[in-house]
Amino acid sequence: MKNIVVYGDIHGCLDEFKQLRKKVKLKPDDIEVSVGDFLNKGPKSLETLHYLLDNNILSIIGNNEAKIIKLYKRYLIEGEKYLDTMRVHEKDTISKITKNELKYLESLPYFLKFANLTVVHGGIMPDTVLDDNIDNNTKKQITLLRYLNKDLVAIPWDDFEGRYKFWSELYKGHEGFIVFGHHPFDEPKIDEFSVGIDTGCVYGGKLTAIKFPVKKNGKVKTKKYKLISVDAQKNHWN
Ligand SMILES: [Mn+2]
Repeated sequence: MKNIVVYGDIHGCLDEFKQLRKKVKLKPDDIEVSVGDFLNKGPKSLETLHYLLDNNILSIIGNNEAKIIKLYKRYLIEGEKYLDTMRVHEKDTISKITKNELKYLESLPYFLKFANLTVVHGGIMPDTVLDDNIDNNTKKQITLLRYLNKDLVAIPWDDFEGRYKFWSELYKGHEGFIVFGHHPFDEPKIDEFSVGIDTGCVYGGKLTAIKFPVKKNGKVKTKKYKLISVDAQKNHWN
């Protein structure tokens, strides 16, 4: 039986990612997917991008891939002085990224579906439909969603007082079982129809993978998953 393995936010923590892949004990037919935010904040962004491509690891787009695309376009207009406004690792990535690498980032999808399993970076609202017609606002929301307020409106990450429910606590499964990243939890966030697997590796937490067996007919055994983690070597954020 083959497996689908989804990895949480790597943020350039390539050493931990390699360790985690070993621990997952991959079989040749297994499908591997990054939940997005594989780059930025941490040390080895472009190396991680190459590593994903070299190892046929799929990815969706996270808000940090979107941010790098945006910063690079502005850098082309404003020139070298714009680099000085960036964090250390961001500056490094923007000054080294190639046109082809940028094209790859721009080609990343906003979600991936494997039969009854869906992967998104941030989350979806109770009424979001994931199809090829999603508009730009929905795309942005999918990469950023965290908490909703009492009126069930999505709120910015730093509106701590407005927090009522995390999106996954309201999700009833209309888009299948969802694996997501983006919001770092101390332990994976397990709800009835979803699991959040960002455990904050770049901030010195853990890097987590989730592994699902896949039946011969392609259906994913969403109740039979295993969570596998490795500890961060240190707090890498810079
Ligand atoms: Mn993110």
